Amino acid sequence: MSIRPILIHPDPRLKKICAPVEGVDPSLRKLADDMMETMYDAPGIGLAAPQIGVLQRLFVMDFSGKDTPPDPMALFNPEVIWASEEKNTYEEGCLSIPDMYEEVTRPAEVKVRYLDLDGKTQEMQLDGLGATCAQHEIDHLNGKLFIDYLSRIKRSMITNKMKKLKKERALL
Ligand code: GNR
Ligand code: NI
Repeated sequence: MSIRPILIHPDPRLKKICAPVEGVDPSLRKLADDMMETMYDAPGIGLAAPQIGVLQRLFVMDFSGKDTPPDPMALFNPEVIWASEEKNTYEEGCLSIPDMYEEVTRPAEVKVRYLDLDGKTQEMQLDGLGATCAQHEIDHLNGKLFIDYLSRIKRSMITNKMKKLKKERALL
């Protein structure tokens, strides 16, 4: 297993539509394993492949709290097949936009269809933080970030902060 560097916004790879995987093979399982380790190390509750520069449709998540056993999940070719009318607002963050948190409103419950680590089709109904996290990750696979839901002014303030952060990091 290895920890991979996480791309920071703005990066053209975070704006791309990712390609579906053609079944789940050992190299994709290894990739999911690396993503899981990278997510736990960060730490975060989700990580999408484009965040480590891999433009394929998969993400990992574990939104179990610190007082509950770990619940790692890897989802390939995930699709929202149903979303509730009811909405939920969460303060979202993103490992590609460090230390910035803003409220985003999304469907409160979703049903997601995906391939599991065995390449088997599964469906999962999510609510609460899980529903928010899955939608945030699927957005990544479509080149979308949570700041795309904010006003232009907020988005450009955050983007400018991230440009500065990247410059500072490049000098270290
Ligand atoms: O770690 C993360 N926390 C989080 C909190 C609220 C809504 C979404 C998230 S996902 C984020 C990790 C990440 O950037 N995934 O792409
Ligand atoms: Ni994110």
